[in-house]
Amino acid sequence: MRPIIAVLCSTTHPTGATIQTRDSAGRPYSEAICRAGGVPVLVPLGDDEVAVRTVVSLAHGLLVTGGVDIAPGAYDEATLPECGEIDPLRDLADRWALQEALSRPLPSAGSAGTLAGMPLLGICRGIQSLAAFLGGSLYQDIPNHRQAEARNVPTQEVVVEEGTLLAGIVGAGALSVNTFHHQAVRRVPSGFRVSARAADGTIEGIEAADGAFRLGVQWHPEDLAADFAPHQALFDAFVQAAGGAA
Ligand SMILES: [Mn+2]
Repeated sequence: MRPIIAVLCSTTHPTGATIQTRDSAGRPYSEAICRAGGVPVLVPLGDDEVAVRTVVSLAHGLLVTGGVDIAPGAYDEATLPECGEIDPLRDLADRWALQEALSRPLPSAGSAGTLAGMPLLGICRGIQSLAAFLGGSLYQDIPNHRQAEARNVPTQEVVVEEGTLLAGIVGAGALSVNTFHHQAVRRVPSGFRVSARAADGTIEGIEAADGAFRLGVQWHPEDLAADFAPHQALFDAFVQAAGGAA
């Protein structure tokens, strides 16, 4: 059986009076998961905590997708004017989904038995979710990380730190990435470490310090995965950690 990956939706507000607000997730997430041998299941938003938790509980891994900004109250800060659009339902869904995902045993847990929870991959807003909802904090506005080029075009380099889980997947050293964010991880949550930084020092990757597959990246690997092997490798490793074939 192929591992099920829960994919958090974002809210979209199509224009037009007869078109209702929608929950959606970019198709590149699903395509990258399918190529890796997983089965994506979208998690709708809403104020029904049990509904969100139930969908996540049926999955073997959780993908925390990109999206709008997180309300800074999550990390006990006042909202600055530079903070962008927020979505309270998405904040709730992220919180519930992370709690649910972290309360379940890892399929690949070793004999030590210290690892808890299902594999997690946080992308863009997703890495910020890991930071904001697990005890870290964010910069509410940073310059020079929003490229004008197409989403599948790498425009910046990050340096992946040797000895990290991320380095084992994409290789240590320079990695070409895309960049579509104006917020970034400021304080890394307890139990996590930095795995990659941009040239300006911006944190571009964090991961669980205990080796569990809980990984966040600030770029959008799903948009590069079809063309660049290291970015697909991230999804391959994620699905494999969730119980898929190598
Ligand atoms: Mn960046």
